[in-house]
Amino acid sequence: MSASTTVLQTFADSVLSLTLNRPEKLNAFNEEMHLALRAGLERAHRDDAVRAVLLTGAGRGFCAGQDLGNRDPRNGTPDLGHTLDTFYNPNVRLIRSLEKPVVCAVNGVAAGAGANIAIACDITLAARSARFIQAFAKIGLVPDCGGTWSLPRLVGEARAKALALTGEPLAAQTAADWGLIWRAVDDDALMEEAMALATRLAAGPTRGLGMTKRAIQAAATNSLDQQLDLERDLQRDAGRSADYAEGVIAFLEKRKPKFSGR
Ligand code: T3D
Repeated sequence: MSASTTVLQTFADSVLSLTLNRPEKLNAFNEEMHLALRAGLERAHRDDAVRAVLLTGAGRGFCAGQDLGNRDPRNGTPDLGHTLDTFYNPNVRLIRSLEKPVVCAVNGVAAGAGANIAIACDITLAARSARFIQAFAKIGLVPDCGGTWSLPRLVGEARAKALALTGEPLAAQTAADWGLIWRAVDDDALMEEAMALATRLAAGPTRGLGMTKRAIQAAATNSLDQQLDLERDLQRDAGRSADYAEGVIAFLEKRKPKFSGR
């Protein structure tokens, strides 16, 4: 467990909840928060008891991206390539490579890296009052955390360019209508709905869900032939899992399956 309070970890019903916790800065990232998030994601990778992750933010924002208080150019020019390599990119890779579902509950504004971390998650819900802002354009930067990769794939090039070049806020409902996120929900229902979803996924056939995530992500670069081969290989593995056997037996016995995650 991370000792830092910048990301709160709680564990219940096989769900590891990670709450970005610098609310006075709208959960903007400093180095400590990067490392605390990484510790939580590494725990999710390593610990078989964790079968889903829920990522959210404390207070009125989800995440305002980089803490600009640490970037005053009058104190010298930072190497931002180094900070991406060292802090942001490892966490995005941990989210994408985790073979367990990652649900994101965007409780308020998601700006800059905060917006792109939210859309890097597997299923993203947002409070109706939340906004997504590609804030990079306002300060002369380039969308990061995979934003230039995920935005055009999720919403198409025309919308991706308009969002990234203008930095205009996108309302949660429009984000859902455009396919940037899964669903916008009433503010006071967000956490209950997100936790119910994460808990349902955590009770599911974890290996099959993890392989499904891997296959869908691989489709971004695979040909149909490569994807058919990948599906064959993954299906072979899935067919040997305890959860497949349980799923079929439960169907035949007309009862609800009780998946173990194996
Ligand atoms: O640097 C690298 O390592 C490269 C990687 C970069 C990745 C990035 O994310 S670059 C983009 C950085 N983020 C931004 O440019 C967003 C800056 N914030 C805003 O534009 C606005 O705060 C929001 C649109 C997100 C929210 O606006 P609003 O009006 O709801 O809130 P606010 O009043 O602006 O902010 C509330 C407080 O949070 C305020 O503090 P104060 O005045 O009450 O003491 C504000 O300064 C603070 N805050 C918000 N965002 C940041 C922040 N403090 C530091 N860094 C922030 N990014």
